[in-house]
Amino acid sequence: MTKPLEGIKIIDFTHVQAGPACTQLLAWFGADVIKVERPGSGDVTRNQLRDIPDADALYFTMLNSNKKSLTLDTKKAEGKEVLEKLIRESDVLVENFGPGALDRMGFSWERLNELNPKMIVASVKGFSDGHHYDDLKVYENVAQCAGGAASTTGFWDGPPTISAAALGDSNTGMHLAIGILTALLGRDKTGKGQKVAVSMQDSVLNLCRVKLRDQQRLERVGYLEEYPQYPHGEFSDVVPRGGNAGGGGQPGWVLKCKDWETDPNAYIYFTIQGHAWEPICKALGKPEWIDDPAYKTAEARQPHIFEIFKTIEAWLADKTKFEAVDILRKFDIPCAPVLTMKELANDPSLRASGTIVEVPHKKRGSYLTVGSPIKFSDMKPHVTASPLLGEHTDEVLAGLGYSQQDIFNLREIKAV
Ligand code: CAO
Repeated sequence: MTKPLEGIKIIDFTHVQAGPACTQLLAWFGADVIKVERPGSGDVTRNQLRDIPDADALYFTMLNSNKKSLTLDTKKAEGKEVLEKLIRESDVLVENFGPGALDRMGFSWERLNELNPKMIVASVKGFSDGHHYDDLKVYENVAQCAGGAASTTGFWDGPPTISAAALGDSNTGMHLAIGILTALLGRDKTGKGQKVAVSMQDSVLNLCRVKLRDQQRLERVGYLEEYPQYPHGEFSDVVPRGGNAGGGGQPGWVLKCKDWETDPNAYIYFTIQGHAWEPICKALGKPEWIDDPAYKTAEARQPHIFEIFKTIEAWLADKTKFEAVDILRKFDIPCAPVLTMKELANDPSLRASGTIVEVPHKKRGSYLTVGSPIKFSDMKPHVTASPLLGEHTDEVLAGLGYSQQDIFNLREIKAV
C-alpha cells in the first residue's frame, strides 16, 4: 500500500518526547525519517527508566518506531559535512534542542535555507521566539505550568496540578506535525521551504482555550456557574481549579461505583446533558424529577448539583463501573468507566483498531505501544520497531555516496 508521505525525507534531529512524537507520526504515514543521534549515547531516553538491562527503554521505543537511526557527531567537521549532504537532499529537518543549540552547531535557519531553499525547518522550543522566557529549556511539566493547564487543574483546596497527559510534549509534537504538513503543501505552491516553529507554552494554551473563555466570563459576571464553587463558594479574579467539573455547558463529575472503597478506579464519569434530563431520570428510577421545578431545568439543578450527584452515586453503589455504563448507554447518557492503563492495554477494541499494538523488537522481544490515533479509509499505518542506536548508519551513508572506506574512516575519528 502506498503511503501519502512516501518520498518525503525527514532529518529527525529530535530527542526526548516532543520532537520524536511528531516525527514518529510522520514516519507512520510513510515519510523516510532518519534520526540523527550522538555516537555512543544517542537520544537520552534510550537509557531512561530502563526495565530490561542493555535494551532500549520503552520511553524510547514508544516514540521512535518506524524510523532509521544514523549516528553522527555534528560538532565535528566530518560530521557536519555528512549532515550538509543529508540536508541538501531532504525535505524537512525537525529539531527540539535547547534554545540556540542548532545555531551554535553552525546550522542556523539562514544557513539551512542556503543549503537547501526547499527544506522545511521545524522546531519545538519551550517558549516562542521573542518571548521574555525564550532562553529557557523546558520539559513537560514546566510547559503545563506556563501554558495555564496547572493553575486550572486539580481541586480548589489543593495545589496546581500536572496532568498525566503529555500536553507539553506529545501535544506540541502533534501541533508541529500539522505545521510541517501545511508547509509541505505550501511548498507545492511556492517551491520554497520555510521555518515552522511551535512552542510548548502555546500548544498547552491552545488546549486550555476554554479556561481563557472562563477568565473573560469571570471578569464580566463575577462567577462561573458550572464550577463547584457556584453558588455557595467564593470566586477571586482568576479562573479557579474546578476539580472534575465538566468544562462546557454540561455538568459532570467522577462518581463512585461498587467497590470504590477498595478499588481506586471504581468510578465513572457522568455527564448531565441538558436535553437528556428525562432519560437520566428514567435510568435512575427517579421519574418524579422529570417535571419537578427544582430539577426540570439546568438552571434549577445547578445550585444542588452535588446533591443530584450523591443520588446518582446511591444508584451506582451496587453496580460496577462497567455494569453502570452498560445501563446508562442505553439511555443515551454521555459517560465512561474510569479506565486503568492495564484495562486499556488489554482492551480488545483498541487492539482491533490498531490503537494499541504489539511490536516485535530485536533486543526487547515484543512491547506494547500506542499506534496511530488517526484512522484512514485507504491506509492502515503499520508500526515497526524503533531502531537500535546507529542501526542504519552504513545504509544512510552509502545512500549519500560514501564508500566502505569512507565509512571506516568516519568511524575511526568517531564522527559516526
Ligand atoms: N552530535 C553532537 N552534538 C549533538 C548532537 C550530535 N548528534 N545532538 C545534539 N548535540 C548537542 C547539541 O549541539 C547541544 O550542544 P550545546 O548545548 O553545547 O550547543 C546539546 O547536544 C543538546 O543540548 P540541549 O539543550 O538540547 O539538551 P539538554 O539535555 O540540556 O536539554 C531539553 C534538554 C529537552 C530541556 C532541551 O533540549 C529543550 O529545552 N528543548 C526544547 C524544548 C523541548 O523540546 N522540550 C521537550 C522535551 S520532551 O520533554
